[in-house]
Amino acid sequence: VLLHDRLKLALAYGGLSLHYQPQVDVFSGEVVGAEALLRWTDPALGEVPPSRFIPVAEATGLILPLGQWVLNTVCRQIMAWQQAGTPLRVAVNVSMQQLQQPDWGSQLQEVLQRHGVPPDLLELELTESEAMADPVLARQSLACVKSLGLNVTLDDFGTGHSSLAYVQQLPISRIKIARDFIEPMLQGDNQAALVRAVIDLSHTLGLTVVAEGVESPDQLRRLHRYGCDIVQGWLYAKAVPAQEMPRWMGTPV
Ligand code: G
Ligand code: G
Ligand code: MN
Ligand code: NA
Repeated sequence: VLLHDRLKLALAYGGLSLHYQPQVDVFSGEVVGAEALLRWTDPALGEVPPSRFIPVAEATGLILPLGQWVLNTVCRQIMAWQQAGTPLRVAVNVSMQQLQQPDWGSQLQEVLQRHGVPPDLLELELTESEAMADPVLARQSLACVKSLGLNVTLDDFGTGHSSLAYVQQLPISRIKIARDFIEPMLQGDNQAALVRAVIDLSHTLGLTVVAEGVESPDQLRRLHRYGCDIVQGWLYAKAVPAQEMPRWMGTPV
């Protein structure tokens, strides 16, 4: 209750911000996008990590107005970067709960139109903490997302409920391999084979593959050898405030 109340205050009076983590094309070395990650600093509690407050927001329904705030803030940022001549595609995390609102598709369309965001500059990362309560509603929302021209990434693939069933059921265009698989990848043949198999499987299905949590040049080399398309991780950059992003844009890193 405490966390929920304070988060609600932050949403109303400030205290939330978005940081952006660069995503790098494995073959060109260019920054091709960024993931928007929510940050919350509470006057009394200090920095509260999303791993603590997102589950609370999901449990109390606050994720819905919070998600709208995130979407609006990202759209404003996308337009600012585009108008500065450095357009960048931004991936925003969306909880399954948001998708399960009957009118979520039209809400999304309204936000996109109001800001004038070109659909190819916004991508949705489907984040999964619990099983889909209503797959029909989620599918309808995603069909709407697709008709708007946005790409959808299945986040944290291979963990929790983010499974092959979703790949089959939902109109996604990318999968993101969870850090849980990237971190042990170089520790054994099985761990490496698993990552390689996920990349091959995804490519067979016509999906782009993003690896998260890439921390070392050895990991990057291995992912390059396996044909992984895009990487994200501390090897390049932590999530940074929006004003620090321009130095990542436009030049190979
Ligand atoms: O920033 P950090 O790496 O601590 O993020 C932890 C997790 O919190 C992310 O993996 C992501 O799933 C979730 N998260 C971060 N920002 C958002 C957001 O804006 N919306 C939702 N739904 N989840 C987010
Ligand atoms: O949406 P998702 O759960 O993927 O959010 C990414 C999370 O992973 C964030 O909490 C971010 O701080 C964290 N992260 C991003 N890059 C790295 C990395 O290279 N190493 C580790 N250990 N964590 C990372
Ligand atoms: Mn994510
Ligand atoms: Na996630």
